[in-house]
Amino acid sequence: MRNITRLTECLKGVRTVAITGHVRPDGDCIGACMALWHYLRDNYPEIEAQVFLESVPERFAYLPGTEQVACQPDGRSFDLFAALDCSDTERFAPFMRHYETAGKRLCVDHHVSNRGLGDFYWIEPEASSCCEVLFGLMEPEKIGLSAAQALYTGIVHDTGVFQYSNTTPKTLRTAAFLLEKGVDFAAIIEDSFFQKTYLQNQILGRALMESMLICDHKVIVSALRQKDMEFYGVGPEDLEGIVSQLRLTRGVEVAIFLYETAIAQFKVSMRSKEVVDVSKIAVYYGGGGHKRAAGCTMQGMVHDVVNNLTLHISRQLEGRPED
Ligand SMILES: [Mn+2]
Repeated sequence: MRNITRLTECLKGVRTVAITGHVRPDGDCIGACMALWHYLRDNYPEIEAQVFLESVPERFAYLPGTEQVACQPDGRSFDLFAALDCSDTERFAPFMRHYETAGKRLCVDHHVSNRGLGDFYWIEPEASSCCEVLFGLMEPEKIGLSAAQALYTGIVHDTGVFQYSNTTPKTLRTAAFLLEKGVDFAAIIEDSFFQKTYLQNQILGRALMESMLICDHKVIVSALRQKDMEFYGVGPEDLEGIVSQLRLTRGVEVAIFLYETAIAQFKVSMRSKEVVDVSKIAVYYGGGGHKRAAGCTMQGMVHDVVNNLTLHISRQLEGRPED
């Protein structure tokens, strides 16, 4: 295993590249995959690259090349396997066979929980997004418009449009550089980040209406059962953004949003403002993420799950050490 600081370091002799990101791909993960794909196509005509992702949500369809993304692994083995925005191999489990059969493996990421994987890796936990990290490995003058659009998309999504605390002067300088490439920033921000379908707005409304303030109004929590999701005709992809909206509640430090994925099983998303490190809690329950945004899967009834989470949250709020 070794660190790299430039992409060229792992491209020597490489003719075929498999590019993948994590399951339930988000803007940063899709942006990073598409940016690397375009970068290779624009500058390395001898390299044939294929992006593998579980799915590409409709709102990212404006990114050129997404129509060529493969949603299933195939029989090929690649010279290089690139895992982007993935903190461990579990995160790209559907494409594990390509990882196993690859000549060499590259990992580019910004998750604190990433201990390094593959033969070549570069992880910057302080970076806003995988796209910002990937940008640093590219040669700026070789970044074309399509790659720039994809990188910009990832940065916008992981920073909540340059708003979350992970946004640094370097993030903004990177974004400024991408604007100079001619990126249509207004369309990207509105269409891929803020725009919601009618159903997504309905389920957001439902989640807000049913939310509760607990822990002295320091924590807000909302849960959706499978039957509610069936009633509205929504899937997990329609629930993005709910936890961020909950977090905006005045006076709240932590927002928790749960949705049922099986009987007595919930996918948990957490966001915090200033004090609570939600990634510590998520990691404790087998998940991961960042200080202010993290998630995990938990078993039990809603109140068990919430009680378990608030135990950790209260400890942190009171400055008590974890057991
Ligand atoms: Mn990311």
